[in-house]
Amino acid sequence: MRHLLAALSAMLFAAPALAALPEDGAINFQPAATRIAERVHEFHNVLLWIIALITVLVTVLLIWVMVRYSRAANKTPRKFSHNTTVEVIWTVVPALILVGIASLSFPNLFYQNVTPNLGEIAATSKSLLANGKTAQHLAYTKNYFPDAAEKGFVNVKIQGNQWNWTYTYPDLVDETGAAVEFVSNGIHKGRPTDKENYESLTGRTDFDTQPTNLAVDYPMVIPAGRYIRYYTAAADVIHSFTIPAFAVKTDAVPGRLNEGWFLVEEPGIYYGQCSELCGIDHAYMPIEVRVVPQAQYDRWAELMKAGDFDGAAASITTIAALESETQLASTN
Ligand SMILES: [Cu+2]
Repeated sequence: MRHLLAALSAMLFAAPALAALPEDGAINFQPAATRIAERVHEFHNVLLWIIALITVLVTVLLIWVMVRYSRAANKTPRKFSHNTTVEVIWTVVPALILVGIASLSFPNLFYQNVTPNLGEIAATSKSLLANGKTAQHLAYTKNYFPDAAEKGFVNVKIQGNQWNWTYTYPDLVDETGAAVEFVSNGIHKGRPTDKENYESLTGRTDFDTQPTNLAVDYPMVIPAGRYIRYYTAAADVIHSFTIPAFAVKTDAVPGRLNEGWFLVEEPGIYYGQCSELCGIDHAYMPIEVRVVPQAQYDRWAELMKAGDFDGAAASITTIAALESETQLASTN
């Protein structure tokens, strides 16, 4: 039985972790990793239909007008220049289409922009269940995550610098009262010495297997299935914290804090890039987020608090599967 368990856990650990990154020849979005991204994709798909239908309609109308009212078909043109019915229709119909689009767009905007009130989510979920409204509860949990809400936020401050990111975890405080904070550098800087520098600075030998202009030396690490509240700041010029799979893009502006949130259920490696032109090395300040099960996150946090940055980085080289959560907890 023990061997079976060991083999099973080895299999779980060896399962290739999901990596969200751009692919050659791909034409659509990266798969959605958050509910925010799912909603953005759903909205995009509706818009695509609306745009396609309008394009077809206008094209057909144009062709019809060109044929029906050509000089050959109309030897003597008529001289009127107004038609009230037509003018009302072509004003009102587009306006109604826009109202329809807005009615789908605004809820997404609010969902994404307003940091959720976790106490309210937990309370709403409980009252729905208490009143036996299971269908409504199911619909509610699609957009809100009561279990995660009970656990509160994981806070991360993200500061853009020319040209790397500083991650600060105000919840993770060491004995001296200092919060865990580290700088995350892209391992590619567009220079021939990149590999040499990476290997000598980190002692790692995996340079060639890392995705170009996306991999970093010390990634941002967050637990799966938890509400993440992030703040963006900038030390010098405007940067933008962007992760396509999360549908997250928040400017990092000197002198102010911007706030956002997301929740990722699936452990994996998610890549993004600074999306605000910020200077000569703008292309070389990628974002790498490792979403790991809670137990693996806790172990990483302990190592970070102890100042063992390389041990912490090594502890998240392989992303554990969610099923191995209990396994991890017991080895902690
Ligand atoms: Cu930047």
